Amino acid sequence: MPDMSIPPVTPQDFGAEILRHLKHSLGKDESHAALYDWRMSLSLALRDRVVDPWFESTRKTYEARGKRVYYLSMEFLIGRLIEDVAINLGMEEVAQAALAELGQDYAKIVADEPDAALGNGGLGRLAACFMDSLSTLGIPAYGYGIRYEHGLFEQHFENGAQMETAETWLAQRHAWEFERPEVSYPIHFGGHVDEAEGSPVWHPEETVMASAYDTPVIGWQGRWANTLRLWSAKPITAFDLASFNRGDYMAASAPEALARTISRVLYPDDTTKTGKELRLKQEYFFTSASIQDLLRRFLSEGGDLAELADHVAIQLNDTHPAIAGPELVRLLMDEHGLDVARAISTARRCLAYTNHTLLPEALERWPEELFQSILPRHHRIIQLIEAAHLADSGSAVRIIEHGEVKMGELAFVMAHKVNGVSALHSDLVKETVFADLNRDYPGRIINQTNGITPRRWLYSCNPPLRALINETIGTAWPDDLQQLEGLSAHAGDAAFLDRFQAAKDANKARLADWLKARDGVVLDPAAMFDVQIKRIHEYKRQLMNLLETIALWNEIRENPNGDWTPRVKIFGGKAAPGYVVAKEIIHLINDTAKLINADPATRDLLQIVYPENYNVSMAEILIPAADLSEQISTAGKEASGTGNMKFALNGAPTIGTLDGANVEIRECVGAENFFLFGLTAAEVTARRAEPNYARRAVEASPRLARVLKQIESGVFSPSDKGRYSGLIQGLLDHDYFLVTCDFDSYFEAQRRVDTVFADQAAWTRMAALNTARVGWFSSDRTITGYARDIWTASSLIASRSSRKDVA
Ligand code: CR1
Repeated sequence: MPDMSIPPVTPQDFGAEILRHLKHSLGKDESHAALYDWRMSLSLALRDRVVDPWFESTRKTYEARGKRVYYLSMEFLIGRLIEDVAINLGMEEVAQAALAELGQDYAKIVADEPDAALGNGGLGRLAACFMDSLSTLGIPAYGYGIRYEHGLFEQHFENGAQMETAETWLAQRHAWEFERPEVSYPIHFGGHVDEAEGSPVWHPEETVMASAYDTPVIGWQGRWANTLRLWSAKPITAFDLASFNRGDYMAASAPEALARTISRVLYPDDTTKTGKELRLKQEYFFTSASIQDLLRRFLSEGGDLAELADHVAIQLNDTHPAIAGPELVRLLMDEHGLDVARAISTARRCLAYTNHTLLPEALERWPEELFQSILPRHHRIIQLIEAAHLADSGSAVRIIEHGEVKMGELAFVMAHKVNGVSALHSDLVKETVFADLNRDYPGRIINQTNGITPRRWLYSCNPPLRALINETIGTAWPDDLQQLEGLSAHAGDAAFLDRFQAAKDANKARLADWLKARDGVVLDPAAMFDVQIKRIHEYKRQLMNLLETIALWNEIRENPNGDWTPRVKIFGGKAAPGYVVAKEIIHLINDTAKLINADPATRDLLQIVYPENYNVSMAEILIPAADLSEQISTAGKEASGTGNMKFALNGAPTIGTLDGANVEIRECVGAENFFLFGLTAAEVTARRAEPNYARRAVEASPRLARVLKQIESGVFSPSDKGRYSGLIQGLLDHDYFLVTCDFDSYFEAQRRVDTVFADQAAWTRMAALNTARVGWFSSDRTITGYARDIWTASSLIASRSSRKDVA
């Protein structure tokens, strides 16, 4: 099969296309165009070039009559798209040149694009990487989610404390989407179910419309494009003119306000449940719209519902869309007349569920009363599902229990496959949260270790390293990442290592320039850049990193002429607005930074930097510039992590625990190229059973005891000495995440890091081997695994190896 080729274009011709959009889409002439106008014109000109491959992909999908994958996710953390699209179309240089000829600065235009921040962290970013890989692999797929008006909140610091403001990415027109007013579905809530006549009828109390917005997702080299379809809530009743004419303006706008609330905000919770009625409505809103949409597509192509599972694979990204099970059963029964047993078995053959966390507070449970009041028909159907499950499997695991509807159990029972996201995590899923269900349904739980797209997380974000790799092993690696292994042969070559280091240094200089311009912060590019960027959570242990920083500060002050390795400790990340301890940790990092950064005795050796408002775009600058990757969660708590993969790929060795995908990263890069410390998951469990483990750990570590005392006594909060006494007491009384127990081991591992870093050649070699050996963590590999083991979906484009044959 020949590749879909994108017609080549010269900078002159592409420049003309940009100018055409400037004039006809933006209504501006060159002399009056603002940065916004140029950005929109560039984006629209790029988007034009996505449309043909997109149509072509749709046509092939239709012809093949094969399986489509539907990825249902509350979050898609996409970030910016200009560069992403330009790179996938192979048009980066053309776009740069075209704008240069028009007297415009490409980089400045790219940086003007707001991040599409429709996600909180790893789960949402994973969905975005998966969309990229599905298109690169040519697997017909739709991403389904919510078009939130406000993405993740913006963070700023006021005297060191986190403040949140609404994010407004849609305040300006979104260049990449196509509005589809003709694609809309009614979504019902509340009311009651009439079962009198034997066939139940749901009489809802409230209805909103789900209206589609499509964004094409173009894969590598433009060979394929899938669709990200996001739903926006609209009122079903038109504007109430009668109320308006009566002067009752509030009543006139009421239906609209109610509807819009549903797709207004992304819940800023990461791994904690909210218990909000609105959240349940959001979940049902986008899930129902998506299921209605895929059924309509299937039936309009003449499909027979008995064969639904041969054409439809629905992946549930965590429990948020778990209502898909009962919703599909409802539609099959109530609208298409299937009996209960057939409806359930048909739905189950379509559905699969990915678990992303073992934290008990994150496994969604809804009060039964609330659930029943919002989704009365689904409540009844879940009872039917539960009865069938109990009878068929002999299981004793209930879905509705103690007045709660348990979404994890519901998702599990309605899925034909359940997967964890790293080898360790999948084992723990079997042993802990779903131990009983695993016994009742042997073989249902499988593993699919997470991955990242190398297009964004190396090719796009790290131009110096990209160039070196291209020169060293050729240019076929971006969609065949295991080829990076070819770099290993050069790990003993001094000239190669010099160039590898030069690429890192260039990225560090870029970060330093960016921070200087943005925040006025000056970094020493010769220092080690030690980076921890992720959501702020106790289990991720930013606090342990900070305690180690303070201990190091103490030691440098005591021995100022020691052989210290200069370090910049870089933190980035947001805390859920209601997560009090996480916000205290942020405040403490900033308070500590203020004092330590001002200390003339240590200033040249130790600095703490915490840029505000960490997001995808910031990650793209920080990760290539990192020397050291902090992956220090309590073993057994981080399901996988994906930041860990991004750092290793960009040549930053890890200091980390045996947690999540760290375990597999260490196996790939080699134990000698990974700074391991800390208790294992089994040891963590055992330690928690010991009485007073935290106090005993502190007693055994004078170094840690001193740091805790300093914080508690107000050394870092002189204006409010008691500010952190609660935080420190909490650590001593119930250090659930074992910060105290792992502290010494972590401190010691950091000193090993110092020693290796001081030997520049040894360090660079280690960094290069990290890049060379983590090709397995491409999300192309992950998606290939899902397609094979869960979806039985195939690619509709020639595989890389057969493409080579063609060429
Ligand atoms: C996990 O915490 C994992 C991502 C993607 C997160 C993280 O370890 O890499 O999912 N889980 O699988 C999550 O956000 C709601 O749960």
